[in-house]
Amino acid sequence: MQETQPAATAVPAKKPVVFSGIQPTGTMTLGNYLGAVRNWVQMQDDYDCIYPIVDMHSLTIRQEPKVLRSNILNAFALLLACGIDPQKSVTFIQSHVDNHAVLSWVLGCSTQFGELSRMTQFKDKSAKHADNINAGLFTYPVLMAADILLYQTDLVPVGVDQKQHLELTRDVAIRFNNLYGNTFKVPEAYIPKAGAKIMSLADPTKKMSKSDENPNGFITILDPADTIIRKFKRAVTDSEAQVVYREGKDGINNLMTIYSCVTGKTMEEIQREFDGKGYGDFKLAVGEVVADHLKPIRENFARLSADKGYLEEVYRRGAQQAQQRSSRTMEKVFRKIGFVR
Ligand code: AQP
Repeated sequence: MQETQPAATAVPAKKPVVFSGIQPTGTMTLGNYLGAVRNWVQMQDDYDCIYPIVDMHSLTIRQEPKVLRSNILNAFALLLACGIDPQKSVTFIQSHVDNHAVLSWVLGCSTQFGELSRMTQFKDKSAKHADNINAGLFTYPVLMAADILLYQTDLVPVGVDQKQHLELTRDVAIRFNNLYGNTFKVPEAYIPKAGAKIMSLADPTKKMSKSDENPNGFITILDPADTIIRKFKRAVTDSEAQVVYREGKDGINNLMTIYSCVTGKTMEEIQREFDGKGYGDFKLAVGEVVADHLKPIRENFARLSADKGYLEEVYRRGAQQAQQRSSRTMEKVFRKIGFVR
């Protein structure tokens, strides 16, 4: 009898590695979600994605230990609730993988004081937390470089606010490769098509931030529907009463961006929809679509956060995967720099 040949199995092409993280400095905002996490979810089928909760970064500003612990667990549950699928992506808690701190030290020794001094986030955050300008705040970009380079990352989806740090990561990687031979993949910034910068509702010239002292400035993705609608009703706009996207109309531009991100409508369509209507109607409509959009996430979160056993299983498994993958890079680094193994 003739033997049947097994069908030639095509070797699956390696997917590009994507890395991005989120700090557990409070509940994820609509800005974090529309600007980052929603895109991360969409990338999971086409890329090899790694998405940690970067708890070590959050220590650069003062944290209350009890609150931080609960924020880390909530942030992890929220990532899953938004649709990060642990079967498709590696998701974990940064401090569970000690290679991040170790590589950060190594890279810190080839990062210059001058280049760190130029980071605008360091300048901004030192001004904001003048009583706590710690060394970690200064070396934050080195830890971020370590996070990214450990996984031989190809692409880093970042908001505009993080572009300078990514440039530094690239410089550090190139310098290290030139000095010790090819060790790290040099990552590229990835600006998703649907990316958007969401601004504060209370001051639309500032980005929406989860650590904003004014709770009316941000929407968290766990805010109940009535809170969301109330915050949108209070959003700072202008006195023109025209829903038009135009320079100088920061508040309305921001609300139109949010409405467009959630409904998929273009600015022209939104303009037509609200032609002749006042800001009251528009703000209510934005509040309602956002509340509807976030409802399934809130429901997923309630279910997931009640299942501590499942969460623990997922973050332990994620940490094991991340530890294994990052150890390959760490071994290479140790060999190159001359440590005895
Ligand atoms: N307002 C925003 N619009 C669009 N994207 C945003 N991101 C943050 N704010 C906006 C993106 O979210 C990802 C995770 O951010 P992070 O938590 O690591 O740090 P962050 O940028 O400092 O976010 P926050 O909310 O402003 O935190 P705090 O208040 O702690 O400083 C990143 O990809 C970021 O670009």
